Amino acid sequence: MQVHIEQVLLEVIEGDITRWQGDYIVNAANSGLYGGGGVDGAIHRAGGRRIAEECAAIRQRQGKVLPGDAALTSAGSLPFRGIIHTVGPIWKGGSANETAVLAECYSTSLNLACAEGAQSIAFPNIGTGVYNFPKSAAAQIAVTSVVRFIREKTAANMPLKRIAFVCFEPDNAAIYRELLESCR
Ligand code: AR6
Repeated sequence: MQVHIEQVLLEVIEGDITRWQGDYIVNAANSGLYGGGGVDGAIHRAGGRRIAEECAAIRQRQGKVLPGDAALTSAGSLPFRGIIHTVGPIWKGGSANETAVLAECYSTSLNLACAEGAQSIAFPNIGTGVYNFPKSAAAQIAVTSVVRFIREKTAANMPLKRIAFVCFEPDNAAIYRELLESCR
């Protein structure tokens, strides 16, 4: 499922983000960049120990990565230009600024990717696993944030040509397909 917004191709892909092909993948990390379960675990397992070493160096240098913020490492042995580790909000019922923080995860990651000159980037469904953000609301925020980002950038400072939402769970993929359909 694909749709164009301005000159950028948005696509929904079902599967494992470590198998995607492109420049940068986004990780749904924790504030300490300690690695963990879910997509974080999959990325660290597939990319090898260099990613954890670089995460430790970031931790030493700047302390925690706050929710909504992001940090960049290499991709270790994975064939990407790098990994953008962003920290989603822990869902606490919706009254703890979770929506704004999740939107920030997308805009911060996209800004970082653009600063690196990325032509393509893939996002997992940040926050919707261990952190328990409701899937439909999270997808809506993801798509809205990405579309807004594309529309607000001028062509001159927008290197991105392809943005993928990689959904591990079929129900998430269905939600994203429906949302992108409505962007046509
Ligand atoms: N590729 C793409 N998506 C995946 C993969 C994969 N290989 N594996 C799981 N997902 P989660 P969070 C999906 O829990 O909610 C970690 O322990 C998964 O189905 O990975 O932001 C961190 O260290 C779900 O839809 O991230 C943090 O402590 C989505 O990725 C905490 O979990 C996000 O689920 C972050 O929690």
